[in-house]
Amino acid sequence: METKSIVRSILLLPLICLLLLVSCGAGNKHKENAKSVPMSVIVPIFNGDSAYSFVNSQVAFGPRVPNTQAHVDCGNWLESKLRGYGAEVVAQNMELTAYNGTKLQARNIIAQFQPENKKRVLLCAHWDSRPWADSDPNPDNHYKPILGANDGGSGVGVLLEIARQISMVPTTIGVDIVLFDAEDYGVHEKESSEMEHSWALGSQYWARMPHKNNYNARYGILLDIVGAPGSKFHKERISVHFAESIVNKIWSCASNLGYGDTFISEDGGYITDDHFYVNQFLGVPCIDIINYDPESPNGFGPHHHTMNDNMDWISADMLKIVGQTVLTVIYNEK
Ligand code: AHN
Ligand code: ZN
Repeated sequence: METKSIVRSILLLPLICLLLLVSCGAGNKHKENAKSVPMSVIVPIFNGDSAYSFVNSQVAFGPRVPNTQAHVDCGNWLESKLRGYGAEVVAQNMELTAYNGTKLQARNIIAQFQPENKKRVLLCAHWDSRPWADSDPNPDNHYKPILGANDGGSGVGVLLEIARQISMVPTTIGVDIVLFDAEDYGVHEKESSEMEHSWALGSQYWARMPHKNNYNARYGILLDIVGAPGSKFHKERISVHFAESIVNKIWSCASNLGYGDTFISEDGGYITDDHFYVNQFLGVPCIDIINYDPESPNGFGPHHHTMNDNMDWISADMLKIVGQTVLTVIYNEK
């Protein structure tokens, strides 16, 4: 062996160590193969610390509330990170009208890997944070904006780390990472009891008017509130209604990876989230991975829509559980 190629092999070693050989399928599905050898795919190892740092960077801008400078700056940062990982990025700039009449200067951020590939999967999260801590125990905080480390930041942090992994090891299929804006401008808890469709304004816009005509994907995965230690992901019911087979595929993949205590194979509640509009308007089956316990008085957790939704509620280990599950699912798509 030439010195050069020995050096090259040594350099490649750490890369190989960072890859997992895993299949998500239930046992051996390649029965037609005479030797019955199960097909395995190389799946990169998701780095939870890296995802954590991506959440921290978002939070460092301050609350990402539409019509603020922090929101503009964070949006620019997200676009440039995704471009840096080799995605073709388009921004969908919109003026949206909130339930209270406020005009929101909003932006959906769409990062496309292998845009020419017809076989695609959609991964999404919302990147805005809530303008009001309306569930805070202290009423003085009910009109203050929140950092949204977990509510918003966690899903985006996982997706940025997935983008970083894709930049190093390409998937077989094309991947679209769509970061929705204005998810969390929904009706203020103390103002009015019920108002349909005041949440998820960015995804409503995109699902009606995607960045490409005739946009299609096999399925979508939405990540929302996925970073808290001890999170439990039940099978959210809107996801089960529109995309039961995708829910089952992801939950059984998580269980194969040893994450069955986090991905609980039981019914959750019905959560109106970005995935609802992707299903309803676009017709792409889309599921929601969200920490919501229908049995708990807190539902989404005690920090939800409070001033405490900060980095104290983010666990690199939990980001890893979610990220490794999603990576394994998408690298197994052929
Ligand atoms: C409602 O509570 C209506 N929807 C939950 C969606 C949400 C809010 N996700 C994050 N913040
Ligand atoms: Zn929220």
